[in-house]
Amino acid sequence: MKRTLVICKPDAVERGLTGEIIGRLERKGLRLVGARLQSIDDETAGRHYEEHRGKGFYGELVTFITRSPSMVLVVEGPEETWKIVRTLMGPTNPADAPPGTIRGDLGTVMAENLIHGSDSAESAAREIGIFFPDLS
Ligand code: 3AN
Repeated sequence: MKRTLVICKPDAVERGLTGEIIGRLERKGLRLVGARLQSIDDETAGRHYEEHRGKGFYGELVTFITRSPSMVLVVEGPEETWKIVRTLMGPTNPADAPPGTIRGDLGTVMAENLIHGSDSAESAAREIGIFFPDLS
């Protein structure tokens, strides 16, 4: 089985959409193997968003992800679980996300796009190691 990291971001928790998002992942056929409501601190956000450090939107990104609790998940499925999750999420900008996707159905702006999912098997392994070292 293949695992990937999912974060229901602060906007999703604030809006009461974690059940909706987790339900979509489960109905697709993925299984939860880790779940924790967590206030992500600056240090953890910095490790998680390492690849974006130095970019113009980095400060806004960290302020957003640390502003209130996130629901951090590890989900498991057959091959390419990370890709299955990315397909369910839709593109980064909700304005480009088609109906039927999480961002397309539930979001409007890039800065509050509800969900993070690892973008490769390598990212999944790295990110699970940050949030759930016991599962990596
Ligand atoms: P995704 O969340 O689809 O994996 P990433 O990892 O490239 O997208 O970006 C992480 C987050 O950074 C996005 N969810 C978005 O909020 C923000 N972001 C990415 N690219 C931009 C951009 N060009 N301008 C503003 N914010 C961005």
